[in-house]
Amino acid sequence: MKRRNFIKATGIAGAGAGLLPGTLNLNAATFRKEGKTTPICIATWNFPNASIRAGEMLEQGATALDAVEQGVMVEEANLKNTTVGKGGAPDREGNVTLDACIMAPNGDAGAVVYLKNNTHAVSVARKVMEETPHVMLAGEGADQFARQHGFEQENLLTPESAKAYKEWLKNKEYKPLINIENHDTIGMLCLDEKGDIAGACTTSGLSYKMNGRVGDSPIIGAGLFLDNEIGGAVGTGMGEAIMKSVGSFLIVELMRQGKSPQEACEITVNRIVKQNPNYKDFQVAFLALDKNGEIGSYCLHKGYSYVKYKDNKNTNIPSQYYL
Ligand code: SD4
Repeated sequence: MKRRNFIKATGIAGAGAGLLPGTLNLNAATFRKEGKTTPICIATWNFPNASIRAGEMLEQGATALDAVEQGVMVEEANLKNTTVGKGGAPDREGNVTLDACIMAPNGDAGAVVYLKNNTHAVSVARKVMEETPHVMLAGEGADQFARQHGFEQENLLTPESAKAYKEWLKNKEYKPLINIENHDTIGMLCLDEKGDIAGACTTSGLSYKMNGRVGDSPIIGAGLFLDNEIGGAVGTGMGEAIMKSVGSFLIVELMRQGKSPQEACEITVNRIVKQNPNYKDFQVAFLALDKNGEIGSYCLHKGYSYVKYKDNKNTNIPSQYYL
């Protein structure tokens, strides 16, 4: 996927990936009654199929929570995306390990880290949220929980990612790179017609990371945070910098204090610049949505964009940036 390409606004009626079983199949116009919020889906990078899936569901009356889960699932199943779900790049030992989290409008949250045998980490995270008294399960415990809840056991290493890993082994070079394939995590926020916000974030993490390394994406407050009274935020890029700033939580709290989503994202990236003298060596990007449907987006380096689905239209929008 060429995420740097600016995709012009497209009418997407019929262009989406189709409805998943169980979703409502009614004309969007049916739901456009007065007093209803105009649904919005936004997501990091340029994953049009994911935002179209979620956006169409929202137009048809789905909840933000269902839409956000099914939206990011599209990328988890996309074998060409080498940083999310099946087909994700492995760690230095050759293990593909997934991190994901999800947050519901009522403030509930679920997460999994170091999940090894299931494409849909976000759905396992949702089960953790709904079926356990906990927020996060890790490693073998997360895999065991997934097995017990009927998730199909899969090998997440595809022939293509195994081949790329073999190539990488030749030099074993380990350095963060900006705006290349190791930065494609999907973080998504959905606002439904009832005005409720839900969010999800899912990744295989940095390519060829240390075995056991977990980034920001499954950490509530870092890769994702929302407060249904205020809005939500998601992050992508160098997880260590996002964790150290608790970036998504910070953005929501700044919005609570009256900052716009854009101002909140900019303040947070500026703080990361101050905290990290090597900020030129990595990318971080944030995306925020408030209860009024206002969007903010800011990143360190040029090259990051996000997708927005609203009013039957899916648009890829280049983000403003610091450098
Ligand atoms: C991580 N934030 O594991 C993730 C990586 C990422 O696009 O965003 N990739 O640090």
